Amino acid sequence: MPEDSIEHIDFKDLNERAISQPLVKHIYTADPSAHVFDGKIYIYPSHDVDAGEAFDDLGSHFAMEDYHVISMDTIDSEAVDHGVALHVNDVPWADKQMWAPDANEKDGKYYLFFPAKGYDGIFKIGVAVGDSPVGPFTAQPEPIKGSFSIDPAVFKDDDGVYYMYFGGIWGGQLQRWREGKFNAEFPESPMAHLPADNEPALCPKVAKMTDDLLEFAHEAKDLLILDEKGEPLLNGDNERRFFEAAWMHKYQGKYYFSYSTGDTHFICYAIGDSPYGPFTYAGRILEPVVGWTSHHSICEVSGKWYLFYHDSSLSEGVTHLRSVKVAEITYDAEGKINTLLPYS
Ligand code: FUB
Repeated sequence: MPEDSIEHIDFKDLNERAISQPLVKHIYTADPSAHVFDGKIYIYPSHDVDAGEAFDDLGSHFAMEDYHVISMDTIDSEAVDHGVALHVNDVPWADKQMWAPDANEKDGKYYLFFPAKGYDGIFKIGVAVGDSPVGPFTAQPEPIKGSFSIDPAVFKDDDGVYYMYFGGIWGGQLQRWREGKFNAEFPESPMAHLPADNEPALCPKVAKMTDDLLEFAHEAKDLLILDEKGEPLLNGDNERRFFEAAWMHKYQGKYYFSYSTGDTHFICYAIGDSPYGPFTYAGRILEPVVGWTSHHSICEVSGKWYLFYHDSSLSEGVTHLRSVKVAEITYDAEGKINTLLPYS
């Protein structure tokens, strides 16, 4: 939601109309990636702090330093914060900006996937491994080879193969990797290096993971999102094109790729028949929330489907101080997701 509309918001009224409340209030949390491991819900969020960084379009004010894991016994029970699971100081290659993470489990080990800027100012994606879903996690000494940009989401398919989806434009730097290596040319403006409005939008990326979940099994590929005519969404199609916050889930045998449209503030989705796509745009899951960013995950819990998301209502509109929430989502008979209005 645009920042200039915040000053007109009556937050008491908005909180009364909100379809859900923050899961925790003692810290700010964002970008929730939710999973059920062993019958229990685990949420892997960003941990928002005010580090005093100036606001800019590259997101420098999102200066997070660590990750906490939140757990819930059931969807209605109290959310428990398990404390620091990984700190930037314990990641040899990472300098700052511990942005949206995800996690997954394999053979009794837990893997935390996270983006951070290295000392060269370039975002890469790392892995940290632990014996418990709540950590602590030990970071690999180097980022994943061939990784770049932000917002990793690791999906386990029914055949036991894991895929990472990732990428984000503007501050997420995806537009600087168009030639397969980081384009360090100035200007650093988030709008530089993007395609023209009438050219195909930049694609999110997908890579199969190696068996040990520590590396990509192949070079990351483009994940195509097509319109109703089978044409790639265009860069100028701001209300539908991919910006950041990749997520994958499977419903009734179809692959649902969901994402944020960034500067237009929607959570949208596209449906496909393969984890690699192509995907066809299918609609909106969530209308804009309070705060500039919107970021989510979708998780099945006890036979119902839930959207984990965030907004800035608790901080009364401070865009980098967000709170994780959860709301049920439903599908229609054709498998379309019914759009949620965050404040009804
Ligand atoms: O939390 C920092 C960044 O804001 C995330 O990586 C983006 O998806 C956006 O939510």
